[in-house]
Amino acid sequence: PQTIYLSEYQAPAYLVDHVSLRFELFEDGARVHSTLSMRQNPAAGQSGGPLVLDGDSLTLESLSLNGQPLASGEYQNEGDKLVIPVVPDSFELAVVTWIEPQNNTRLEGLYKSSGMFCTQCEAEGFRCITYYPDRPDVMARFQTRVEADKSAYPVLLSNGNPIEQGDLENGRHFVTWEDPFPKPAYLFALVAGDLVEKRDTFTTVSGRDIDLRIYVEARNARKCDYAMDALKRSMRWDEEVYGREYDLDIFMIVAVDDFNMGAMENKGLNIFNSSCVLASQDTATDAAFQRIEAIVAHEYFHNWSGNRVTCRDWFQLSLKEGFTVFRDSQFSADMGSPTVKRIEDVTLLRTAQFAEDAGPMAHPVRPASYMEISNFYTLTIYEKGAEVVRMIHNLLGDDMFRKGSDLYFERHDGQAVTTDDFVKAMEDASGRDLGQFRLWYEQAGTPVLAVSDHYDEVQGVYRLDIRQSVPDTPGQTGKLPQHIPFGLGLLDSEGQPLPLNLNADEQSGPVERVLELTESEHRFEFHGLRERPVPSLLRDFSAPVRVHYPWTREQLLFLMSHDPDGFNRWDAGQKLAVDVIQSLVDAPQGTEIEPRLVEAYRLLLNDTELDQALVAKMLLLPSEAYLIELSEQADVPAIHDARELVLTHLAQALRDDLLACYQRNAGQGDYQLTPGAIARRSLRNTALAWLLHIDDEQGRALAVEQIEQADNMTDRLGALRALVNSGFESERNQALAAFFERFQDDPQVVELWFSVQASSDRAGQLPQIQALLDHPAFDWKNPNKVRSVVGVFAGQNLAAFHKPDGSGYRFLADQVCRLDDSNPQIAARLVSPLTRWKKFSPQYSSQMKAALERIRDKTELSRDVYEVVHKSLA
Ligand code: DPP
Ligand code: ZN
Repeated sequence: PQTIYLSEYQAPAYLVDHVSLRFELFEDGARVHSTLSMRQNPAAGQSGGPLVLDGDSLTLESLSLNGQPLASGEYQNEGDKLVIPVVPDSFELAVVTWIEPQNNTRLEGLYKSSGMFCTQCEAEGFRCITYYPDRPDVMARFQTRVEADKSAYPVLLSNGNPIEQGDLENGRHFVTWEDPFPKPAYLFALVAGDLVEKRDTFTTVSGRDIDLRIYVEARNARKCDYAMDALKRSMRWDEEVYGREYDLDIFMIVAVDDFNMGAMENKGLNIFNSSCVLASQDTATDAAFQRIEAIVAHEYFHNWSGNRVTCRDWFQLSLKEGFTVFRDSQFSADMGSPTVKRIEDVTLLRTAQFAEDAGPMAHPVRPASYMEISNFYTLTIYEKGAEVVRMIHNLLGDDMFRKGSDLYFERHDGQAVTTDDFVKAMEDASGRDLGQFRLWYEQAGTPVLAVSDHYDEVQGVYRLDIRQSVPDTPGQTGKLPQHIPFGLGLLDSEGQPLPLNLNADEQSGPVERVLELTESEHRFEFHGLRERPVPSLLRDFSAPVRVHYPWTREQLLFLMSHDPDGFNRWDAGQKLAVDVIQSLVDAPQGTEIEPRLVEAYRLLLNDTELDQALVAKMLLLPSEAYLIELSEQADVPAIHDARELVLTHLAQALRDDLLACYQRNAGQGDYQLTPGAIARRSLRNTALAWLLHIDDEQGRALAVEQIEQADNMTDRLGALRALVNSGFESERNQALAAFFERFQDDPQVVELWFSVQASSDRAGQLPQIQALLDHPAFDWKNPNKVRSVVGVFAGQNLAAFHKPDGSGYRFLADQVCRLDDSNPQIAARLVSPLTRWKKFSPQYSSQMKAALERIRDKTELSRDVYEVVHKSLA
């Protein structure tokens, strides 16, 4: 496969002003009539060159230029390119293609999911529908006529507004849609199916009534309310916080079961993976509700950050994704607990994005090259990209940032632009120089800050020395220091915040500062301090960096109960737990477990004053994945055992406190989705999980009772998960069977059922995973099912996946090879756990490498998997 470079970007030679599409949908295929109004691009370097269109898996039925059919000598069909050597300055090109949506298992382009037709065109799916200049900087107005059998497909949808509809011969009908906004082909969408609609309206700030519709299969009619509510809140929020009003008269969401991504922001017609939109109290967990709220908001926010202003090329993907993730995280923070949202975002970033940044697929937020763009929908583009926008926000402040975003939208409305245009708008609006800051987009790797301190008690001066380095990553060495905002506070021994006086004359400096690091070394001195302070570093995780500082356990315990920064309070607890667990890895049996950890958790469990949402987060031990990320040469079973040891010890020592916590948070009346109610459910389910971890009899009884009496999925699944991870085998099997029996007709719940088992080292050992794959409810063609078994096993059931005999690795390699033929995008994503092979101790890494080689040697490897495997082995 070919590598594509940012440095080779060239403006398109030809532009498309208008696209007229007509889809004839049948059971054995679809005929697509496309008429393109095209002209030479005045901004392109050369003029008069050949017209080159992209195509993939198409059968060309006819081709004509300005009404004249082209003879076979007048064009070349080179598989993935259609080349017409000579065209006029402006012309109309008519193309007819035949495609087979019913056989499309890649789920790119037009395909069928549970009997309905639907599309996924980002990034390069439109070329699977018709020949087209399939690149985001070609923006055109689309008109789309969809024709299908009326009884099987009563609902026919596309982007924009419906302008005409009617009946045709043979029981068929049509609807024509017109989208007045020019858009790149990746935002095209079409849906045809037997769907019910849920309707609502939203009145925009300027008084326009928007028709809101969610389309689902009839059996899901009662699972749309939450998404509709989240949509209306998103629309209001984007008006209030960013001044962005919706632009079409209608906004539609469609739920489909078979979908590679979470959701897709097609103009006016968002298509969602069912699991990211459908929810009811009885079937969705609190986490699912929160995910739905965030994704509905994310896709809606794309209407401005992505659709009205889009990307020039796919290297700029983070222009829309980083900004939009930042926007949706601000929204979620506003809807719930900002501290908890920050903790969740940073947990994901530090566990998974830092790992990506330290691995063979590491790439900058704006990559310089790729083979297959689908492989670049990564945590770096999304989450690190969002952190970069967050830093700009924090450097500029609320008001200037808003000025910058207003300028960006105004300046570039209707354009396809670059991340640099975004930064430029922020600079122009604020007057700040973000020159060095741009390195965040160019340099891959997670910067490391080595912090040391010194207290001079005679002078009353506390000194912080901070050294910055950015590690080498594949293809990038010798990096420059970056511009890093570093949040800081200092506490006295009572936990009171101290003034940060940066010179001897200053008396009452602020108690919190954001220091700006720009050099590889900085020294800061804080004056007028009568005692040695405890530092609170990188408050609110002010930059996506690793901080090394020689923490003592005393300091961490102190911050855990005193830091006014909620995020750092949580983080101090995490650091302490990490330190305790790490000290037990490979320690002799019977090594004492830090007694102060037990006491700290006892305080937490009994703390009813502190925000209960924060308490619930603080009680969760660092995950195995995070512990692996922090280690040099990970021995996963040893890490797993050490963590289990701590958990067992805590649960035994705190048994009565856990029971009290459980009781205190039980039976809270009607189900609510408020942060407080969510925190209570989290607390009681954590307490239950710990009790069952030590096979407590009373815990068992509580779990069985909870599963029977729960009026919501969070509590039902919490109890099921606790039982599955306990030694109570008969209760586990009974509960699993009963759960399946009750919910077998609900795909989202069946996915939960699969993942509870696949993530459990008791119920998810390899033979049991094999059995899940053979289960009648499993379906290789459905990405959610594949993820909930294979993805969860390799990504979350780490001790089972990293069996010393390498069986987990071989298993994963086999599944990747199997999926590569049907769905390369999903196959490439599944490879990810193996790509980190260098991170593990030799016994493991050699077998992981062998598994990668096994995939590499498969015949006819897709470009998607090829890129990941070859870069990992390089
Ligand atoms: N649908 C994906 C997202 O919104 C890709 N655009 O992030
Ligand atoms: Zn997005």
